[in-house]
Parts: sequence; C-alpha cells; structure tokens
Amino acid sequence: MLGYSFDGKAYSESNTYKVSRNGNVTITVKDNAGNETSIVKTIENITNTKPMIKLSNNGGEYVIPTGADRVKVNTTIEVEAQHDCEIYYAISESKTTEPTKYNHIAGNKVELNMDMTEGTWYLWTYAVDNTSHLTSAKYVSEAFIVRPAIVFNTGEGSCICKVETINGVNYVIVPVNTTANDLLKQITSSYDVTIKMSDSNKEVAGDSKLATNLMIVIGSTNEQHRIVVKGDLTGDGIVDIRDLTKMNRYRVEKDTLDKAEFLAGDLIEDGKIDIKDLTKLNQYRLNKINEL
Ligand SMILES: [Ca+2]
Ligand SMILES: [Ca+2]
Repeated sequence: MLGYSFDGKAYSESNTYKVSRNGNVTITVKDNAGNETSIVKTIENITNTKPMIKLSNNGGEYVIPTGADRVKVNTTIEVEAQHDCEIYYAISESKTTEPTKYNHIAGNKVELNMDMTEGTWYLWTYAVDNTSHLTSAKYVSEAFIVRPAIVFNTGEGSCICKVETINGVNYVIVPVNTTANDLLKQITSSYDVTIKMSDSNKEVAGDSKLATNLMIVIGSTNEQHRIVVKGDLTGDGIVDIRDLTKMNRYRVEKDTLDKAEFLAGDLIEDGKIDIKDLTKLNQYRLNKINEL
C-alpha cells in the first residue's frame, strides 16, 4: 500500500484531507504493486459565504463644540462571517472614489473612535476571511456630516468681547446695551440660533437689550451658551445701583454669584471681584467712564 492521494497531490499514508471549499475531490488509492483506484467525492456542505459588513452609527450629524476644531465620532464595524477576518477601513471625503490606503485590524468587530474635522465624511470598509480568503463587498457608509455648532465673530467691529468656555459652558461676553440682533449678526451657524430666557425658555425680541444669563440656543444641539453683559450682575440688562449692591454683597461674602454673574462683575479681568471692580462699576454708573 503506497497510500492516498487527494486531487492529484503526493501520496501519503494519511487518509485525512482538509477541504475548505465545496466541489469535487478526487481520492486515489495506490497499492505496493502500483494498482490505482480513484473515486470522486462531492463536497457540498461547506457554506462559503462572503463576509458581510455591518456598521452601527452609520453616518449622521455631529456637532463640533464651540472652541474646538474637531469632534469624536464613534462607530462599530462588525463582520458576519464563518471565520476570523481582517477588517479594512478608511475615512474619505468621497463617496465614489475609493481611498488608496486602508487601515486594517484583525478581528470580526472593531470600535472606531474617529477624530473628525468639519466636512462630510464617508467610512469605506471591507473584510477578508482569513481561512478561505473571501473578501466582502466594499461597504461605503452613509455621510458623516460634521460641522461646528456655532462660530462667533470676535474680530473688529463685533459686539462680542470674547467667548470663554468654562466646564463645558460657553460664556459670550458683550458690553451693556448690546441687542439680541447685534449679537445674532456676529454668529454663523448652520443651525437655527435663538436667544432665550433661561427660566421660561421664551425667545427674546431682536431689538431688546441683552441681559446676563440669557441663553443662546443652537438648533437641537446640546451646546450651552450663556450671555454675560459686562456690569449686569442682576440679569436685567441694565447697569445700575442694584448691580453695585450685588457686587458689594458678594465682595463681603453676603451673596453668591453664578459663573455668568461673576464674569459680568469681574470688570478688571483678574479672576476676582474686589474694590477695583466696584470702583469701575461705580464710575460707569456715575457717567465718569463711557464703557466697562
Ligand atoms: Ca443689572
Ligand atoms: Ca476683577
């Protein structure tokens, strides 16, 4: 007995042969005298289907927070396959032109935490089955639309003194007598921007004067913006004796201020409210200086 041959391969003593594809396998047996006999065995119970790609968070709209130039976008690529796979993926601005370079990772699932800048992006991906080397169809995601919540013009001629982000809240600092329309003119956003009362959620009229702690609402985003009117600690849009009193009460620890009120009172911007801020507010109130 010389042994067994499968599909014309060399004879061996082993009568075991691994088959990874459906189809016919010719098994030949040869004895010591050189007599051969062959049979054809048809293999049809292996399901060799190509890997399939599934994407969660397939596209969508993502907001770049104020003060940042990018946003993290999470998505999961999952492969349905019989065997272990390698996943290939690339991020491209084109939906139609295939990227030339792909990242790849071994496994049937990968969680991506993509760092996306402003634009419209597509995730291209495919998978290769490591056992039978079958490749999935190329998968192109839906559009990932990434855009800033809002852009403030703080340049020359703008009514916005500055924007400060503290603990995820953005404080937009404006001088007293700035109107809602003045501020809206200095804002660019692809969302609907409205200025609302923080307690009643009521929209303020365009020609009304801004007050400390009004909110800027940007579409349905979670972005939080508070208005700070310099010198207006009481949140009524004017600077008068009541602001001076409130400031002084805070100074002598008889009153507290929230962050927006504090920023409204820190006129000499040094991170504290003291006699210098009080003096400046009083001078403004008595028309000895024109601006805060
Ligand atoms: Ca006031
Ligand atoms: Ca100060």
